[in-house]
Amino acid sequence: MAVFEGNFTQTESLKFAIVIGRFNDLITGKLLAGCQDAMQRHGIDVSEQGTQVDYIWVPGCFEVALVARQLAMSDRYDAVICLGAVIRGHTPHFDYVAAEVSKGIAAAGFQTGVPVIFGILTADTMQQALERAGIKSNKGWDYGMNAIEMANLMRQVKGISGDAYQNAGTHQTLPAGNPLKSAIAQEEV
Ligand code: INI
Repeated sequence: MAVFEGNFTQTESLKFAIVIGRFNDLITGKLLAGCQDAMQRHGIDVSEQGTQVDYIWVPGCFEVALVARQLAMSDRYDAVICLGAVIRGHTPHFDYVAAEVSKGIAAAGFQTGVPVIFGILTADTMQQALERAGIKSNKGWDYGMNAIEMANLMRQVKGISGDAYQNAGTHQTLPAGNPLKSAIAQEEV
């Protein structure tokens, strides 16, 4: 048997889309900066002119999943990262938006087979959100790392089934010595 894990070192051919909600952009802008920082420090060209990351802005969290699903279906990305911030107010609006965006993002991943990262910060107050978006820590960094790990892992996992995604020619084939290749070879003997 074998162990499969996404790594953070083979990143030069990975492609990402980042969907960002404009609502609460004081927070989402900081999440994006943290996410870009993590990706850049792991060898990914995050520039808007580059070939590795596309950025898509939407009005708010409610719209994030629809766009994320469309992007995931395009077969152009190894992972889609969703960034948004839902902050509790004095009405039930928070609950509707938070519920829909979480369901929608989960569905986008399940329906397409592409990792769709749940980078939606939910907080009771703006202060709480700020603390998680740069003041104490920046969850955006974690979301970037999660995306790299999942993108890498899915290339390995999809290598098992040999589906169209891997055969599309835009992606690296599994390197020699990849545990999945060995596992497959052993099974074929
Ligand atoms: N959108 C957010 O991203 N965060 C919120 O906290 C929020 N609240 O609380 O209202 C929010 N609302 C806008 C929503 O996402 C849609 O953009 C809007 O309803 C239009 O469909």
